[in-house]
Amino acid sequence: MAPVLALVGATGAVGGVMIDIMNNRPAFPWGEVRLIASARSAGKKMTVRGQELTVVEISPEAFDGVDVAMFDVPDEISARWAPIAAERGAVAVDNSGAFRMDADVPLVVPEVNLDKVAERPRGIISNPNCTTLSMMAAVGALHRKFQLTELVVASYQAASGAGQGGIDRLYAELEAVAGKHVGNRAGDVAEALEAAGLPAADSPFPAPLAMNVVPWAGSLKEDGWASEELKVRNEARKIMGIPDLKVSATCVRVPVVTTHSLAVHATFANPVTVAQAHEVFDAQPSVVLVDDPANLKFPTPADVVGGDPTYVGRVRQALDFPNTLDFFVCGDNLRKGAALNTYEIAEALIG
Ligand code: 11C
Repeated sequence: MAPVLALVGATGAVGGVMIDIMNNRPAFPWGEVRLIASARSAGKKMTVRGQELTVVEISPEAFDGVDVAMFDVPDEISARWAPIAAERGAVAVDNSGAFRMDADVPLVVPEVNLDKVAERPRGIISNPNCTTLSMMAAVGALHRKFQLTELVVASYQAASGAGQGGIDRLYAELEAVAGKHVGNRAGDVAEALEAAGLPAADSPFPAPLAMNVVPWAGSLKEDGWASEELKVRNEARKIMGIPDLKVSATCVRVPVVTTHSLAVHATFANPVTVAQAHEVFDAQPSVVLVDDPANLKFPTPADVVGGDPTYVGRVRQALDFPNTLDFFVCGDNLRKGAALNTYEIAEALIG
């Protein structure tokens, strides 16, 4: 019998992208698809591969007969329900941060460590944070060839990483400043937003995002680090299986709706040239190399949003650091950064 796939969080922002991904897969190996959500969304109709499905309320019984349950819900919902799904016999593939760093839960990027899906004593597999994921196919491919020793990254993160509230706020702020000659003194943008009925206190971001960049994502952790920066460090180490990898990240929100970008400075144990890096990227099926600086060709979020691959450009050999490359990566944070990677893991489990 064809396996049964459940999607928990079907009506959320990432859930919607997941349905789009399922609808557009060339082959679909699943029999039944079960859409699961909170009581508030239960009863809603959604179309998956031409079939109208009714969203069912989350309950232990909702997981009966399910082979793989994909979770696109907040941490606390996954923490409660993924173990229940596993108890009922499903493998839970979870896109939240609830289990990522647990030693007995694999953290998987299929291009890098697909073999880890077999090591799942709790019946749970985690999907990484979208910022980590956006660079992993590219960095993992280089690591296999040149052995990564140090990783320094700065992120340029889209508003949709902060959920629907982030998207709504960015659009509202852009509308508030559009067509206006907002002043160029400190506080002028905040003042313009306030005047347009967008007080700072209502924003998911700690500063205006329109006409600005904000060096903050997540919550405050020890010694001034933002939670997002520590996720990048800890998750990159776990995915690549390098527990002592030197990592330093600075996470920055930019006024882009969807697609995270990262400036990556990666040091390897072995010498590496730009031509060799190009060969590695060209050979990695999920990476698209756009690197023609003479013709000003490089990836930007506006060019790649909605696509599945990781886009790489601006590959340079660092002038003052041996065995080191600098490059720029863009990846759709809702697709490969979230829904697509989760779906790829789910498919691999039955493959
Ligand atoms: C952001 N990367 O852009 C975050 C969102 O750990 O799954 C995803 C948070 C997570 O704000």
